[in-house]
Amino acid sequence: MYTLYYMPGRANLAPHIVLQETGTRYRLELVDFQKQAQRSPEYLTLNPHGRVPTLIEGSFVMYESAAITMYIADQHGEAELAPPPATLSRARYYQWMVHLTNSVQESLNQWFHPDHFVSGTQTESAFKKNTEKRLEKMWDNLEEALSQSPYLLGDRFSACDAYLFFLTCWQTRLKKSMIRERLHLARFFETVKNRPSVERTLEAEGIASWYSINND
Ligand SMILES: N[C@@H](CCC(=O)N[C@@H](CS)C(=O)NCC(=O)O)C(=O)O
Repeated sequence: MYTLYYMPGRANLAPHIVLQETGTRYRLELVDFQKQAQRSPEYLTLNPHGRVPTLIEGSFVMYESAAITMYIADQHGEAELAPPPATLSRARYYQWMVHLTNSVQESLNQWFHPDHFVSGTQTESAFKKNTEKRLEKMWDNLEEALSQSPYLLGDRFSACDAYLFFLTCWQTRLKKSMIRERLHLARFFETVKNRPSVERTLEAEGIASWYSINND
C-alpha cells in the first residue's frame, strides 16, 4: 500500500488525483507546515529537500510530484492513465509532464514566492510581473493545445491532465481570470473539477471549496 505525505492543496494534488483515479489503496500522512513538520529530522530522512509530496511504498521512498504521478500511472496500467512506452503518444505525454513541472509549476512557484528568488520589494514586484508575462504565454500555449482536443493527449483523461488541473488550481489562487478568460482551459478546469476522483481528492485534503474560476 502507498503512503502519500501531503499538505492540503500543494504539489501532492496531482499524484493524489492519480491515486484516486486508479482506485488503489493508499493512506495520507499530513506534513503540517504550521508546525514546520517538513523540516523535522524524521521528515528530512524521507525527503532531504523538506518538501511535499513524498511517496512511500513498502521500504521504497520517492519524491518529486511529476515522478510520483508517472510512477503510479505506470503501476496501474489498467486505469489507462499513461500511453504505452515507445509510442508517439508516450513521447507527447513526457513532453507535457516535463513542461508542466519544469516550466509552469516553477513559474507559479516564482509568483507565489518571489522572495525565494530575489530580494527587495521593487525587485520582487518586477520579478512577479515578468513571471506573470511568461505564464500568460504558457497558458496561451495550453489553451491552443486544448482547442484541438478535450484533454492534452486527445479524448481520454490521462495523468498529464491531472497535473495540468493541479496547476490550474494554483493559478486560481493567484489570478483566476488567466484561466477563466481562456475558453478551452476554463472548460477543462470545470470538467476535471467535476470528475468523481477529483472531488474525492479535494474532499480528502479538506479543500473542496478552495478552487473556482469565478471572479478574481
Ligand atoms: N519539484 C517539487 C516541488 C515541491 C514543492 O515545491 N513543494 C512545496 C509545497 S507545493 C513545499 O513542500 N514547500 C515546503 C516549504 O515551503 O517549506 C515537486 O514537484 O515535488
